[in-house]
Amino acid sequence: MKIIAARLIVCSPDRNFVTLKIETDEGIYGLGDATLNGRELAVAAYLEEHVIPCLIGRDPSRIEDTWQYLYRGAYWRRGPVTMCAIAAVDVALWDIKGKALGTPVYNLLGGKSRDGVLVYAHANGSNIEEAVDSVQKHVEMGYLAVRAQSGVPNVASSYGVPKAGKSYEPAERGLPSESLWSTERYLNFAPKLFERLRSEVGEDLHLLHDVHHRLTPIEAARLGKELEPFHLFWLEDPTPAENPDAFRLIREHTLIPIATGEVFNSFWDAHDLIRNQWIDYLRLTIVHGGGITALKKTADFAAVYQVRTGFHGATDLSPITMAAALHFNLAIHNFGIQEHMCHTALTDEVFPHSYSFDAGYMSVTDAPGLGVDIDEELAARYPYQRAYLPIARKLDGTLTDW
Ligand code: GCO
Ligand code: MG
Repeated sequence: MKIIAARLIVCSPDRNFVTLKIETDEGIYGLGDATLNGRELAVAAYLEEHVIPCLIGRDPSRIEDTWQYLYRGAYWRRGPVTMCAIAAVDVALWDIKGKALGTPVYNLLGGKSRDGVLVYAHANGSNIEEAVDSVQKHVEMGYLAVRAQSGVPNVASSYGVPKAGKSYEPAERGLPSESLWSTERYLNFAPKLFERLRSEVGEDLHLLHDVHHRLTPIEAARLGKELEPFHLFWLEDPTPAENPDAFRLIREHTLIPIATGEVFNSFWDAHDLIRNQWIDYLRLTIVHGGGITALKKTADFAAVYQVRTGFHGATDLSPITMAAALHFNLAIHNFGIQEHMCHTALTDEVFPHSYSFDAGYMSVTDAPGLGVDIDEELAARYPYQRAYLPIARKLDGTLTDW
């Protein structure tokens, strides 16, 4: 089998997606997600100009060799754009291999280790009352795990809370919006949110919370300690993770489980955090981390230290990534949980897929490959529109982590 063509499908049904389609001389094609929220065309150009010319004529079955060719052969290593491009090729090749062998990708990764993939939903509200209501709505929908985010009193806009009446989509078309943030007000508020949530939903529901990189290590330690009575499933991105030592400091003060890594793009970003067991869940995911090949190596390393996966799964990761993640999550032993932020009906129409949600878990069918496709004609009706993630500033105007 030979690769005879590879091309990008860039579309924006509700938000931007970049999809790589690799075609072979046997009529089988594979799909890979190449979406990097807010920097989509950088990855498209990297693939178009520097990767696709090298793919033509290659044997698509040589997945490991192609991964090494694209990683080591670029000379300049790692980074979100490079690893997202490599991921797109890698996932498309796993899709092709599954289709060529007539088997779902999870079978190529060791077969099922579980019958379904535990997922968590996004609940949010502009205040505690709305957040409680949203969590309860998701419990009624069958979720066993729910992330709760709330507006903070006297803070104009908090992370994870949609604008009135809209679903939560952080990327905004046009130039980046700017919002003001107050750590002090957030730190005084967050424990009240979870005290109320626990009293409303009881002990069994897994509650998660995303700090979104906004605290210093000692502030994160304080928050973790104050949230301990409400036994969260995890506290996510408590502090920026460029300095892994920051997580040692948090670990010294609190038992709260820690998740981080959605902004990582390589094993090496997580190496110290895993081997020192400074985190409990790794969020690094397939589309941003170099693909299935890279994540398998990383997850296996993490398993040795009893660190589990908790893949990022926001709407800016396409249904192709969701499908790949579900196959991966079904197979590996040290699976933790999968984020499930539902795509819109239009996005699901552009990317028909065989995965489904039921009673707190997601699963895939035994369709060969990833079990996901792209409706190119429909996609073409929604052309790319530049969009950015927001910028955050402290009340005194200092730029801070959004
Ligand atoms: C999450 C993430 C998202 C990111 C978004 C960036 O936990 O799902 O933090 O909300 O902000 O994916 O593109
Ligand atoms: Mg997050």
